Amino acid sequence: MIVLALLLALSSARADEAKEPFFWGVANSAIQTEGEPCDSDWTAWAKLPGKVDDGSTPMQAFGFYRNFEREFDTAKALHLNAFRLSIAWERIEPKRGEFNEEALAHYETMMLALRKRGIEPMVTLHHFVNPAWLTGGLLNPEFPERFAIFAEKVVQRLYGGPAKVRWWSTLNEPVVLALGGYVDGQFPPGEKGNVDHAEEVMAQLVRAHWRAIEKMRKLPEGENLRIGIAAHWRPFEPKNLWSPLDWIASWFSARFFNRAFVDAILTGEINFWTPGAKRVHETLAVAGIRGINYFGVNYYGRSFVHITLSAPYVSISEGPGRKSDLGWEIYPEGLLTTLREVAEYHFPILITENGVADESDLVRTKFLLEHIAMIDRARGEGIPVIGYLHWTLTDNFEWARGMRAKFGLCKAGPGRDDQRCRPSFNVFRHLVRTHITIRN
Ligand code: IFM
Repeated sequence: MIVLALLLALSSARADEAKEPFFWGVANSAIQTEGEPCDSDWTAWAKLPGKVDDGSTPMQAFGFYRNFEREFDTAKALHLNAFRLSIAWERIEPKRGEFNEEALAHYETMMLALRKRGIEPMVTLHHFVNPAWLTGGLLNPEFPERFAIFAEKVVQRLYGGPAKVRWWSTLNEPVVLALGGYVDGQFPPGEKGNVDHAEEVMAQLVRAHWRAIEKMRKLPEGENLRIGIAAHWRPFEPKNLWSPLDWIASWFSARFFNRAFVDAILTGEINFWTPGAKRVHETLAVAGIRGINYFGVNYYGRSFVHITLSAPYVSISEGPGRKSDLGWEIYPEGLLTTLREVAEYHFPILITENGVADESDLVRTKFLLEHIAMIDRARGEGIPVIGYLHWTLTDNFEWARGMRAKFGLCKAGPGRDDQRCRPSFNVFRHLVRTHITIRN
Protein backbone atom coordinates (compact mmCIF):
# COMPACT_ATOMS: atom_id res chain seq x y z
CA MET A 1 0.00 0.00 0.00
CA ILE A 2 2.76 2.41 1.06
CA VAL A 3 4.72 1.53 -2.07
CA LEU A 4 1.66 2.19 -4.19
CA ALA A 5 1.13 5.59 -2.55
CA LEU A 6 4.80 6.45 -3.12
CA LEU A 7 4.58 5.44 -6.75
CA LEU A 8 1.47 7.54 -7.21
CA ALA A 9 3.13 10.54 -5.54
CA LEU A 10 6.19 10.11 -7.73
CA SER A 11 4.19 9.84 -10.92
CA SER A 12 2.14 12.90 -10.07
CA ALA A 13 5.37 14.82 -9.31
CA ARG A 14 6.62 13.71 -12.74
CA ALA A 15 3.36 14.81 -14.31
CA ASP A 16 3.76 18.25 -12.69
CA GLU A 17 7.29 18.52 -13.97
CA ALA A 18 6.13 17.50 -17.41
CA LYS A 19 3.83 20.49 -17.43
CA GLU A 20 6.75 22.86 -17.02
CA PRO A 21 7.63 24.73 -20.19
CA PHE A 22 10.81 24.01 -22.08
CA PHE A 23 13.13 27.00 -21.74
CA TRP A 24 13.87 28.79 -24.99
CA GLY A 25 16.27 31.62 -24.45
CA VAL A 26 19.44 33.47 -25.18
CA ALA A 27 22.58 33.98 -23.12
CA ASN A 28 25.05 36.81 -22.75
CA SER A 29 27.46 38.13 -20.12
CA ALA A 30 28.01 41.50 -18.50
CA ILE A 31 31.33 42.76 -19.81
CA GLN A 32 30.70 41.28 -23.25
CA THR A 33 27.58 43.36 -23.78
CA GLU A 34 27.02 46.08 -21.19
CA GLY A 35 29.39 48.84 -22.29
CA GLU A 36 30.63 51.34 -19.64
CA PRO A 37 32.66 48.64 -17.88
CA CYS A 38 33.99 49.19 -14.35
CA ASP A 39 37.55 48.46 -13.22
CA SER A 40 38.26 44.78 -13.71
CA ASP A 41 41.09 42.50 -14.75
CA TRP A 42 39.60 42.31 -18.25
CA THR A 43 39.22 46.06 -18.74
CA ALA A 44 42.90 46.51 -17.88
CA TRP A 45 43.97 43.50 -19.96
CA ALA A 46 42.09 44.55 -23.10
CA LYS A 47 43.91 47.89 -23.06
CA LEU A 48 47.32 46.20 -23.28
CA PRO A 49 48.71 46.16 -26.81
CA GLY A 50 48.26 42.89 -28.67
CA LYS A 51 45.90 41.21 -26.21
CA VAL A 52 42.76 41.63 -28.33
CA ASP A 53 43.05 40.82 -32.04
CA ASP A 54 41.31 43.92 -33.37
CA GLY A 55 42.42 46.24 -30.57
CA SER A 56 38.83 46.62 -29.32
CA THR A 57 37.89 46.80 -25.64
CA PRO A 58 34.72 46.03 -23.65
CA MET A 59 33.96 49.77 -23.91
CA GLN A 60 32.75 48.99 -27.43
CA ALA A 61 30.18 46.43 -26.33
CA PHE A 62 26.74 47.46 -27.47
CA GLY A 63 25.40 49.12 -24.31
CA PHE A 64 23.12 46.47 -22.85
CA TYR A 65 23.42 48.01 -19.37
CA ARG A 66 21.42 51.05 -20.47
CA ASN A 67 19.52 49.55 -23.40
CA PHE A 68 18.25 46.43 -21.70
CA GLU A 69 14.56 47.27 -22.31
CA ARG A 70 15.09 47.21 -26.04
CA GLU A 71 17.04 43.95 -25.83
CA PHE A 72 14.29 42.35 -23.76
CA ASP A 73 11.68 43.56 -26.27
CA THR A 74 13.67 41.79 -28.96
CA ALA A 75 13.76 38.65 -26.82
CA LYS A 76 10.01 38.93 -26.41
CA ALA A 77 9.61 39.27 -30.17
CA LEU A 78 11.42 35.92 -30.39
CA HIS A 79 8.82 34.46 -27.97
CA LEU A 80 11.58 33.52 -25.54
CA ASN A 81 10.75 32.51 -21.98
CA ALA A 82 14.31 32.60 -20.57
CA PHE A 83 17.21 35.06 -20.63
CA ARG A 84 20.62 34.23 -19.17
CA LEU A 85 22.88 37.13 -18.23
CA SER A 86 25.65 37.76 -15.75
CA ILE A 87 26.16 40.29 -13.00
CA ALA A 88 29.36 42.33 -13.10
CA TRP A 89 31.00 41.73 -9.73
CA GLU A 90 33.19 44.82 -10.26
CA ARG A 91 30.06 46.96 -10.62
CA ILE A 92 28.41 45.62 -7.47
CA GLU A 93 31.61 45.72 -5.38
CA PRO A 94 33.86 48.35 -6.95
CA LYS A 95 36.04 48.41 -3.83
CA ARG A 96 36.68 45.49 -1.53
CA GLY A 97 33.78 45.30 0.94
CA GLU A 98 31.94 48.34 -0.51
CA PHE A 99 28.73 47.46 -2.29
CA ASN A 100 27.11 49.75 -4.81
CA GLU A 101 23.43 50.05 -4.00
CA GLU A 102 22.68 51.78 -7.29
CA ALA A 103 24.13 48.91 -9.30
CA LEU A 104 22.19 46.34 -7.28
CA ALA A 105 19.00 48.32 -7.82
CA HIS A 106 19.78 48.56 -11.53
CA TYR A 107 20.13 44.79 -11.91
CA GLU A 108 16.92 44.35 -9.92
CA THR A 109 15.15 46.65 -12.38
CA MET A 110 16.53 44.51 -15.22
CA MET A 111 15.17 41.33 -13.64
CA LEU A 112 11.78 42.92 -13.13
CA ALA A 113 11.80 44.05 -16.76
CA LEU A 114 12.25 40.41 -17.77
CA ARG A 115 9.52 39.27 -15.41
CA LYS A 116 7.16 41.90 -16.84
CA ARG A 117 7.62 40.25 -20.23
CA GLY A 118 7.06 36.76 -18.87
CA ILE A 119 10.74 35.86 -19.34
CA GLU A 120 12.54 33.83 -16.66
CA PRO A 121 15.79 35.54 -15.59
CA MET A 122 18.77 33.21 -15.26
CA VAL A 123 21.80 34.75 -13.61
CA THR A 124 25.47 33.81 -13.80
CA LEU A 125 27.50 35.05 -10.85
CA HIS A 126 31.00 34.65 -12.31
CA HIS A 127 31.58 34.90 -16.04
CA PHE A 128 35.38 35.15 -16.48
CA VAL A 129 35.87 38.62 -14.91
CA ASN A 130 37.28 39.73 -11.55
CA PRO A 131 37.20 43.16 -9.92
CA ALA A 132 40.49 45.03 -10.24
CA TRP A 133 40.96 45.10 -6.45
CA LEU A 134 41.30 41.30 -6.31
CA THR A 135 45.08 41.34 -6.64
CA GLY A 136 46.49 38.06 -7.86
CA GLY A 137 43.09 37.27 -9.36
CA LEU A 138 41.81 33.76 -8.88
CA LEU A 139 44.98 32.68 -7.10
CA ASN A 140 44.32 35.20 -4.34
CA PRO A 141 43.61 33.05 -1.25
CA GLU A 142 40.71 35.38 -0.45
CA PHE A 143 38.97 34.71 -3.75
CA PRO A 144 36.55 31.92 -2.66
CA GLU A 145 35.30 33.81 0.37
CA ARG A 146 35.09 37.21 -1.38
CA PHE A 147 33.18 35.64 -4.26
CA ALA A 148 30.79 33.93 -1.85
CA ILE A 149 30.11 37.22 -0.04
CA PHE A 150 29.34 38.90 -3.37
CA ALA A 151 27.11 35.99 -4.42
CA GLU A 152 25.17 36.12 -1.16
CA LYS A 153 24.62 39.85 -1.53
CA VAL A 154 23.31 39.51 -5.07
CA VAL A 155 21.09 36.52 -4.35
CA GLN A 156 19.70 38.19 -1.23
CA ARG A 157 18.57 41.10 -3.36
CA LEU A 158 17.49 39.41 -6.56
CA TYR A 159 15.88 36.37 -4.99
CA GLY A 160 14.88 37.84 -1.64
CA GLY A 161 13.32 40.91 -3.30
CA PRO A 162 10.43 41.28 -5.74
CA ALA A 163 12.35 39.90 -8.75
CA LYS A 164 12.49 36.41 -7.15
CA VAL A 165 15.23 35.15 -9.45
CA ARG A 166 15.36 31.37 -8.96
CA TRP A 167 17.78 30.21 -11.66
CA TRP A 168 21.49 30.73 -11.00
CA SER A 169 24.81 29.52 -12.19
CA THR A 170 27.74 30.15 -9.92
CA LEU A 171 30.47 29.82 -12.55
CA ASN A 172 30.77 29.97 -16.31
CA GLU A 173 33.20 27.60 -18.06
CA PRO A 174 35.64 27.34 -15.14
CA VAL A 175 38.12 25.13 -17.01
CA VAL A 176 38.20 27.46 -20.02
CA LEU A 177 38.91 30.30 -17.60
CA ALA A 178 41.78 28.43 -15.93
CA LEU A 179 43.31 27.40 -19.26
CA GLY A 180 42.84 30.87 -20.78
CA GLY A 181 44.64 32.58 -17.92
CA TYR A 182 47.38 30.05 -17.16
CA VAL A 183 47.95 27.73 -20.12
CA ASP A 184 47.24 29.47 -23.41
CA GLY A 185 47.71 32.99 -22.08
CA GLN A 186 44.71 34.52 -23.87
CA PHE A 187 43.04 35.73 -20.66
CA PRO A 188 44.58 37.72 -17.81
CA PRO A 189 47.09 37.21 -16.26
CA GLY A 190 48.37 35.72 -19.52
CA GLU A 191 50.56 32.91 -18.18
CA LYS A 192 51.50 30.21 -20.68
CA GLY A 193 51.92 26.50 -20.04
CA ASN A 194 51.52 26.77 -16.26
CA VAL A 195 49.39 23.69 -15.60
CA ASP A 196 50.16 23.82 -11.86
CA HIS A 197 48.57 27.25 -11.68
CA ALA A 198 45.65 26.21 -13.89
CA GLU A 199 44.89 23.34 -11.53
CA GLU A 200 45.20 25.56 -8.48
CA VAL A 201 42.80 28.03 -10.10
CA MET A 202 40.36 25.21 -10.80
CA ALA A 203 40.59 24.23 -7.14
CA GLN A 204 39.95 27.84 -6.12
CA LEU A 205 36.86 27.90 -8.33
CA VAL A 206 35.55 24.69 -6.76
CA ARG A 207 36.08 26.19 -3.29
CA ALA A 208 34.36 29.41 -4.39
CA HIS A 209 31.41 27.49 -5.81
CA TRP A 210 30.85 25.52 -2.61
CA ARG A 211 31.37 28.52 -0.35
CA ALA A 212 28.79 30.45 -2.38
CA ILE A 213 26.33 27.55 -2.37
CA GLU A 214 26.64 27.25 1.37
CA LYS A 215 25.65 30.89 1.80
CA MET A 216 22.93 30.78 -0.86
CA ARG A 217 21.26 27.73 0.66
CA LYS A 218 21.18 29.38 4.09
CA LEU A 219 19.16 32.34 2.81
CA PRO A 220 15.39 32.21 3.49
CA GLU A 221 13.95 29.67 1.03
CA GLY A 222 17.48 29.05 -0.27
CA GLU A 223 16.58 25.40 -0.74
CA ASN A 224 14.20 26.44 -3.53
CA LEU A 225 16.94 28.07 -5.62
CA ARG A 226 17.79 26.33 -8.87
CA ILE A 227 21.58 26.38 -8.87
CA GLY A 228 23.94 25.00 -11.48
CA ILE A 229 27.21 25.69 -13.25
CA ALA A 230 27.69 26.32 -16.96
CA ALA A 231 30.34 23.83 -18.03
CA HIS A 232 31.94 23.93 -21.47
CA TRP A 233 31.77 20.28 -22.55
CA ARG A 234 33.19 18.85 -25.78
CA PRO A 235 33.92 15.40 -27.17
CA PHE A 236 37.66 14.64 -27.52
CA GLU A 237 38.66 12.24 -30.28
CA PRO A 238 42.01 10.74 -31.31
CA LYS A 239 43.42 12.41 -34.41
CA ASN A 240 44.95 9.16 -35.54
CA LEU A 241 42.50 6.35 -34.97
CA TRP A 242 45.34 3.81 -35.22
CA SER A 243 47.46 5.44 -32.54
CA PRO A 244 46.94 4.06 -29.02
CA LEU A 245 48.79 7.12 -27.71
CA ASP A 246 46.23 9.45 -29.33
CA TRP A 247 43.44 7.41 -27.74
CA ILE A 248 45.05 7.66 -24.31
CA ALA A 249 45.68 11.38 -24.75
CA SER A 250 42.05 11.98 -25.75
CA TRP A 251 40.87 10.12 -22.69
CA PHE A 252 43.09 12.26 -20.47
CA SER A 253 41.99 15.46 -22.22
CA ALA A 254 38.32 14.65 -21.75
CA ARG A 255 38.96 13.75 -18.17
CA PHE A 256 40.78 17.01 -17.51
CA PHE A 257 38.59 19.33 -19.57
CA ASN A 258 35.13 17.85 -19.08
CA ARG A 259 35.03 15.72 -16.00
CA ALA A 260 37.60 16.54 -13.33
CA PHE A 261 36.07 19.89 -12.41
CA VAL A 262 32.49 18.68 -12.61
CA ASP A 263 33.27 15.70 -10.38
CA ALA A 264 34.74 18.05 -7.79
CA ILE A 265 31.67 20.26 -8.00
CA LEU A 266 29.39 17.30 -7.49
CA THR A 267 31.27 15.62 -4.66
CA GLY A 268 33.34 18.30 -2.93
CA GLU A 269 36.38 16.10 -3.55
CA ILE A 270 39.07 17.94 -5.53
CA ASN A 271 41.42 15.54 -7.28
CA PHE A 272 43.36 17.11 -10.15
CA TRP A 273 46.29 15.05 -11.39
CA THR A 274 47.39 16.02 -14.86
CA PRO A 275 50.50 14.10 -16.02
CA GLY A 276 53.57 16.27 -15.46
CA ALA A 277 51.79 18.68 -13.07
CA LYS A 278 51.45 18.85 -9.31
CA ARG A 279 48.49 16.90 -7.94
CA VAL A 280 45.85 18.96 -6.13
CA HIS A 281 43.90 16.85 -3.69
CA GLU A 282 41.51 18.20 -1.08
CA THR A 283 38.22 17.18 0.48
CA LEU A 284 35.85 20.05 1.17
CA ALA A 285 33.42 19.95 4.08
CA VAL A 286 30.22 19.89 2.06
CA ALA A 287 28.24 17.14 3.79
CA GLY A 288 24.61 18.13 4.20
CA ILE A 289 24.74 20.98 1.67
CA ARG A 290 22.52 20.52 -1.35
CA GLY A 291 24.74 21.07 -4.39
CA ILE A 292 23.53 21.77 -7.90
CA ASN A 293 19.96 21.30 -9.12
CA TYR A 294 20.66 21.29 -12.83
CA PHE A 295 23.61 20.75 -15.15
CA GLY A 296 24.36 23.66 -17.50
CA VAL A 297 26.17 22.74 -20.71
CA ASN A 298 27.88 25.14 -23.09
CA TYR A 299 28.43 23.28 -26.36
CA TYR A 300 30.50 24.63 -29.27
CA GLY A 301 32.23 21.65 -30.90
CA ARG A 302 34.72 18.80 -30.59
CA SER A 303 38.51 18.55 -30.36
CA PHE A 304 41.00 16.19 -31.95
CA VAL A 305 43.95 15.09 -29.86
CA HIS A 306 47.37 14.06 -31.13
CA ILE A 307 50.60 13.13 -29.36
CA THR A 308 53.66 14.96 -30.68
CA LEU A 309 57.38 14.35 -30.21
CA SER A 310 58.21 17.81 -28.91
CA ALA A 311 56.83 19.88 -25.99
CA PRO A 312 54.02 20.25 -25.03
CA TYR A 313 53.66 16.71 -26.53
CA VAL A 314 49.91 17.03 -27.07
CA SER A 315 48.31 18.98 -29.87
CA ILE A 316 44.63 19.80 -29.94
CA SER A 317 43.02 20.67 -33.25
CA GLU A 318 39.69 21.25 -34.95
CA GLY A 319 37.92 18.56 -36.94
CA PRO A 320 37.56 18.43 -40.72
CA GLY A 321 33.98 19.73 -41.00
CA ARG A 322 32.54 23.14 -41.95
CA LYS A 323 34.00 26.03 -39.98
CA SER A 324 32.66 29.14 -38.29
CA ASP A 325 34.25 32.57 -38.80
CA LEU A 326 36.56 31.70 -35.90
CA GLY A 327 37.71 28.49 -37.62
CA TRP A 328 35.80 26.32 -35.14
CA GLU A 329 34.37 23.16 -36.65
CA ILE A 330 30.58 22.98 -36.74
CA TYR A 331 29.72 19.57 -35.39
CA PRO A 332 26.09 19.12 -34.27
CA GLU A 333 26.50 15.39 -33.60
CA GLY A 334 28.86 16.34 -30.77
CA LEU A 335 25.93 17.93 -28.95
CA LEU A 336 24.20 14.54 -28.82
CA THR A 337 27.40 12.87 -27.58
CA THR A 338 27.75 15.62 -24.98
CA LEU A 339 24.16 15.25 -23.79
CA ARG A 340 24.56 11.48 -23.53
CA GLU A 341 27.74 11.90 -21.47
CA VAL A 342 26.29 14.57 -19.22
CA ALA A 343 23.12 12.51 -18.70
CA GLU A 344 25.27 10.03 -16.75
CA TYR A 345 25.23 12.56 -13.90
CA HIS A 346 21.42 12.31 -13.61
CA PHE A 347 20.54 15.99 -13.48
CA PRO A 348 18.11 17.99 -15.60
CA ILE A 349 20.26 19.44 -18.39
CA LEU A 350 20.01 23.05 -19.49
CA ILE A 351 21.94 24.01 -22.62
CA THR A 352 23.26 27.26 -21.21
CA GLU A 353 25.11 28.21 -24.44
CA ASN A 354 25.36 27.14 -28.05
CA GLY A 355 26.04 29.39 -30.99
CA VAL A 356 28.25 30.23 -33.92
CA ALA A 357 30.39 33.14 -35.12
CA ASP A 358 28.89 33.81 -38.53
CA GLU A 359 28.83 37.38 -39.74
CA SER A 360 27.33 36.54 -43.14
CA ASP A 361 24.56 34.49 -41.47
CA LEU A 362 24.93 31.89 -44.21
CA VAL A 363 25.64 29.15 -41.70
CA ARG A 364 23.52 29.99 -38.65
CA THR A 365 20.15 28.73 -39.90
CA LYS A 366 21.48 25.25 -40.66
CA PHE A 367 23.46 25.38 -37.43
CA LEU A 368 20.28 26.02 -35.44
CA LEU A 369 18.25 23.37 -37.21
CA GLU A 370 20.93 20.72 -36.87
CA HIS A 371 21.73 21.40 -33.22
CA ILE A 372 18.09 21.51 -32.21
CA ALA A 373 17.54 18.23 -34.07
CA MET A 374 20.17 16.73 -31.75
CA ILE A 375 18.17 17.91 -28.76
CA ASP A 376 15.13 16.15 -30.22
CA ARG A 377 17.14 12.97 -30.53
CA ALA A 378 18.46 13.25 -27.00
CA ARG A 379 14.96 13.84 -25.64
CA GLY A 380 13.78 10.88 -27.67
CA GLU A 381 16.32 8.80 -25.75
CA GLY A 382 14.83 10.06 -22.50
CA ILE A 383 17.61 12.57 -21.73
CA PRO A 384 16.05 15.35 -19.65
CA VAL A 385 17.02 18.46 -21.61
CA ILE A 386 15.02 21.29 -20.05
CA GLY A 387 16.01 24.19 -22.26
CA TYR A 388 18.16 25.71 -24.97
CA LEU A 389 19.80 29.13 -24.64
CA HIS A 390 21.40 30.48 -27.78
CA TRP A 391 24.66 32.44 -27.61
CA THR A 392 23.75 35.20 -28.32
CA LEU A 393 21.07 37.73 -29.14
CA THR A 394 23.26 40.70 -30.12
CA ASP A 395 26.91 40.63 -31.23
CA ASN A 396 29.24 40.64 -28.22
CA PHE A 397 32.81 41.49 -27.23
CA GLU A 398 34.46 38.11 -27.77
CA TRP A 399 37.44 38.26 -25.37
CA ALA A 400 40.78 37.95 -27.23
CA ARG A 401 38.89 37.90 -30.55
CA GLY A 402 37.37 41.31 -29.78
CA MET A 403 34.41 42.74 -31.67
CA ARG A 404 35.15 40.85 -34.90
CA ALA A 405 33.47 37.58 -33.98
CA LYS A 406 29.75 37.92 -34.72
CA PHE A 407 27.75 35.50 -32.61
CA GLY A 408 24.55 37.55 -32.65
CA LEU A 409 21.16 36.73 -34.07
CA CYS A 410 21.16 40.54 -34.31
CA LYS A 411 23.84 43.06 -35.09
CA ALA A 412 24.80 45.69 -32.54
CA GLY A 413 23.70 49.17 -33.54
CA PRO A 414 20.62 51.29 -34.09
CA GLY A 415 17.55 50.34 -36.09
CA ARG A 416 14.39 48.30 -35.69
CA ASP A 417 14.69 44.54 -35.20
CA ASP A 418 13.86 43.88 -38.83
CA GLN A 419 16.76 46.11 -39.84
CA ARG A 420 19.40 44.95 -37.44
CA CYS A 421 18.54 41.28 -36.91
CA ARG A 422 19.96 38.67 -39.25
CA PRO A 423 17.67 36.33 -41.23
CA SER A 424 18.37 33.43 -38.83
CA PHE A 425 16.55 35.46 -36.15
CA ASN A 426 13.28 34.59 -37.91
CA VAL A 427 14.24 30.95 -38.17
CA PHE A 428 14.94 30.82 -34.45
CA ARG A 429 11.63 32.57 -33.76
CA HIS A 430 9.82 29.99 -35.84
CA LEU A 431 11.54 27.13 -34.00
CA VAL A 432 10.69 28.63 -30.63
CA ARG A 433 7.04 29.02 -31.56
CA THR A 434 6.50 25.69 -33.17
CA HIS A 435 8.96 23.26 -31.68
CA ILE A 436 9.36 21.74 -28.22
CA THR A 437 6.93 23.27 -25.76
CA ILE A 438 7.17 21.20 -22.60
CA ARG A 439 9.89 19.34 -20.76
CA ASN A 440 9.95 15.56 -20.92
O1 IFM B 1 31.59 34.40 -25.71
C1 IFM B 1 31.87 33.18 -25.10
C2 IFM B 1 31.29 33.13 -23.70
O2 IFM B 1 31.79 34.16 -22.92
C3 IFM B 1 31.65 31.82 -23.04
N1 IFM B 1 31.28 30.71 -23.89
C4 IFM B 1 31.70 30.73 -25.25
C5 IFM B 1 31.26 32.04 -25.90
C6 IFM B 1 31.68 32.06 -27.37
O3 IFM B 1 33.06 31.89 -27.48
